[in-house]
Amino acid sequence: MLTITDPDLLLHHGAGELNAGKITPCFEQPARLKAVLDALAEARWPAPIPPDPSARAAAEAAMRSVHAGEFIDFLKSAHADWRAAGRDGDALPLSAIGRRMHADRPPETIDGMLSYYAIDPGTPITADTWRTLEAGAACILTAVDRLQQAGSVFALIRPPGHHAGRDYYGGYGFVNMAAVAAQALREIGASRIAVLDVDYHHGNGTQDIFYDRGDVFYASIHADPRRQFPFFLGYADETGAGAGEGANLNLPLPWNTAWSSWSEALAAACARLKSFGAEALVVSLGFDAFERDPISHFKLTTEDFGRMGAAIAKQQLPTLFVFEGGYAIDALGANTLAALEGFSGR
Ligand code: Q9C
Ligand code: ZN
Repeated sequence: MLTITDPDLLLHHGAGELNAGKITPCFEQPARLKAVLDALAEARWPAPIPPDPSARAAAEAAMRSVHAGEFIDFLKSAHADWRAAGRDGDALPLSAIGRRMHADRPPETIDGMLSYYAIDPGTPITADTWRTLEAGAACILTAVDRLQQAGSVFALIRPPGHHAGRDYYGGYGFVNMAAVAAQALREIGASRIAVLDVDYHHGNGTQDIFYDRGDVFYASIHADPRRQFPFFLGYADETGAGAGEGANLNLPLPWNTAWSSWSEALAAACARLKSFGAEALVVSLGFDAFERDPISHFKLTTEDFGRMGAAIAKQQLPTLFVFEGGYAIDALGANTLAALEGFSGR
């Protein structure tokens, strides 16, 4: 399988996130990507390639194709604005919008704007965040470009993007790279795309971006939002709206779910993406359903990720894997390799 990655993806490195009431080191860190790179090299997997220069040039427009323009403007200048306000270190929000408040009036200060666009206090914006996002979007565009010929491509990028909605960020990410991929695939001619999200958390951002569209089917297998971030989206009764009615499938599962029930949800999701008539598949490939993930509560094993990859291969669709979550760094390389090998039948 062809892997696309870039050294700039190691740049974004937040110092800390709020966890159980304390600031702790970010779970989402560059070592995650390095661990996967090392595992691929050790297994003599074909060497990853960097994005094309033309993809670099098109990266910002691709991000704007799925996000609000003012939101991208904000991300681009947020850390400079933070510095201009006299702060150093990472930019974090200090407030949030409550019910019946003005979600229609973006404030004027950087503190106000961070609180306006963030959905959690666990997603620091650093001086390097924007460059990292440009590299990620460039990898996605190159992956899309190669997909037809290669049959399957792995976009090894970070930070994960599936919690980023049309005009908000959080859950460790800023730009929804799976959505950028699906949109780019639409623009090069595929008329129906499926996004399959196997990350432990619901991809609220991907759902948000495509909720009223009938051309992109979104299916997610995740921890029940009643007990897990993102808490306010991911219920089974969210089935899409307008032209998108029926093109959203949420399969929430209880804590401690292991492969026997997880795989039934996967079979259900696969049946639906088949009947939808997808011409290409984007997989939000998270590994936090792993039994030893430090912030999650499912029980998948390394071998189960291999079974997952094999089941996805059975769909016989051009498949673009986008790296998402997974925080058991010592096992992340083995888990990723298992999924890719399972898919490739190695
Ligand atoms: N401080 C992804 O897996 N809550 N995002 C963390 C611990 C947010 C995870 C709580 C978890 C977001 C892509
Ligand atoms: Zn996750």
